[in-house]
Amino acid sequence: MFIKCIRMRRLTCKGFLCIIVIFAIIFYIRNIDDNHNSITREELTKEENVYEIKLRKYEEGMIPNLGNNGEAAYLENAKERKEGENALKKFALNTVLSDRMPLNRTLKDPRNKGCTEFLYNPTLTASVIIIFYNELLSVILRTIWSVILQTPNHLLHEIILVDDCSSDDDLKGLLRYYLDTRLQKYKINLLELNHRMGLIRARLQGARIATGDVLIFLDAHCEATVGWMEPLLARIQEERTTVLVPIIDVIEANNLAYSTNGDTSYQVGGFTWSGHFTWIDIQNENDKGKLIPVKSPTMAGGLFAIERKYFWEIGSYDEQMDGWGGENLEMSFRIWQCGGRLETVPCSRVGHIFRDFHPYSFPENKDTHGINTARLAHVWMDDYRRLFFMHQPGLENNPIIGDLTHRKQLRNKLRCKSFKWYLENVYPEKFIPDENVFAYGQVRNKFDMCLDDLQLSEDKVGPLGLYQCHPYLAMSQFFSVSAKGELRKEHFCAEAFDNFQVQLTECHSHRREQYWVVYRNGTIYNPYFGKCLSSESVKDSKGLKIHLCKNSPHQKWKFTNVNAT
Ligand code: LR7
Ligand code: MN
Repeated sequence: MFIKCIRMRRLTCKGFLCIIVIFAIIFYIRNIDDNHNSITREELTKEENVYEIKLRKYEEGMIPNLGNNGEAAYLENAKERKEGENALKKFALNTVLSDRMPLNRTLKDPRNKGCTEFLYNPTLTASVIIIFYNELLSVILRTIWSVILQTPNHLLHEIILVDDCSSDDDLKGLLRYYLDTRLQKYKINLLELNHRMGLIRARLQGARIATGDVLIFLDAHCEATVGWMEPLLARIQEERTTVLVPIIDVIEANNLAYSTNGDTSYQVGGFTWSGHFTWIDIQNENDKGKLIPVKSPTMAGGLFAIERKYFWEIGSYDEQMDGWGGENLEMSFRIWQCGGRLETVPCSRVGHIFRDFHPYSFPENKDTHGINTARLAHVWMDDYRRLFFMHQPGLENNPIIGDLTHRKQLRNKLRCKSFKWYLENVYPEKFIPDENVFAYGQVRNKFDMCLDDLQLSEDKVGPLGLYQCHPYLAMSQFFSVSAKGELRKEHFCAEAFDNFQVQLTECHSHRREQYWVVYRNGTIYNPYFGKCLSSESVKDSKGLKIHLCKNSPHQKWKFTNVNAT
């Protein structure tokens, strides 16, 4: 408008007339502006009032010192306690308790004493990226506050919150308002995605706007503890291609206790052939009990630090991964195979609320974990992908997994090593069910019955069962006889007991009750008890026993594959 008028003056306006015209225009514009402003200001005030009232009520409802020192918290009011229990069933989290607990509660220093003797002096800065979808406001805010309170100012470049298009409008409004009125002096960006992207692409969006030297990703239900950031930044400063994970402590979903496994023992990341992350003990004896960063074959995925530029160089994330799952193993394999390192830093500790189930649903109800893992299996696992697809046969050649060209190109471009190299050098202890074993596959007796784990869940002990042999090779009927003489699944070994029952229990490699000798004639012999595996006295799905060895069809077993010895 203004520019136009100046031009107009040059061309047509003369003196006084022009001044009047200009005043008229200015008056007109101001009027429009005023009307406009006064409407929005009024609306905003109303809204602000609502938020202010809600926040005050909520702030006043907080019980001072509740949960301080990271201790388990309990509500005295019986009604509220009941509501809390119900919330736990509904959201996998005691939301009632969280809402009553101060946002800046104190936590004990969970680190090993020795950690305080290290002098870290990093000069790198961090962008902390926190993604969320419909998380509880008080939990998100406690995460933010813990980062602010536990991080030295000069190291915290910014906090980036990525709202993966939460559907909870109250949460969105209150969070925005809270940031504007309670946290305005901190550098916090709130990025609100306009459609649900899933956690992988949400993290990418956050990373795109980050400008700190190092990216640190957190789930939206974490609490950082004293000194958590310094060792992460210092290690990256020393070697920029290391990707780091803190020790992840458990914040209990029912009482919000910050609980640790002591200050010396901790686990690192492993994986299952079904494509899940698992915790494993540190494999190398020399690494146990150390306070310096320790090699980790994989990471859980939610909490890690990576140099920003390296994040992009090494292929950030597979942007075609939807929803939840798979990105953690993808990134772990990729980092190792393409020349980086993944380490757990024992002097950096962050708590995470472990929930029994996802409190949110996924668009279209897709098995995003399966699909994402199928993508990474094809790109990173070479022939070993057969072991994943044995668990998910329907996904191997399924177009639902999408195009892989870009990720394969990335692998070529970065000249990444093979999965065999990864297994041999990074995780040599990983059990490979069909390599270096005496026999593997289905284990069938003369009556077409097969050994079966009876769908034992991955973390439970159960009987070694017998079931009609499946016409195809189902995972529940896949067993191996390892080089150590274990009759085993991935983590579980057949173990004979004093009552002669045979259970699947965690492999302990002490031979004894878990040691079996397989003879050419099909006998499976347990030398510790001097007895043979027998299907006698087993009806359908009941557990197997060991019996005195005799020439009985119940004691003759045939593996699908027997390796020449
Ligand atoms: O669609 C979604 N959009 C999101 O932004 C779904 C989720 N999210 C957010 C969510 O609000 C949360 O902040 O993403 C974050 C992670 O989701 P969670 O907390 O439901 O995941 P999780 O803790 O059960 O799962 C672990 O594995 C995931 C695989 O995709 C992610 O890598 C998680 O970050 C990861 N969490 C951890 O590593 C914490 C330690 C847990 C362990 C073991
Ligand atoms: Mn989580």
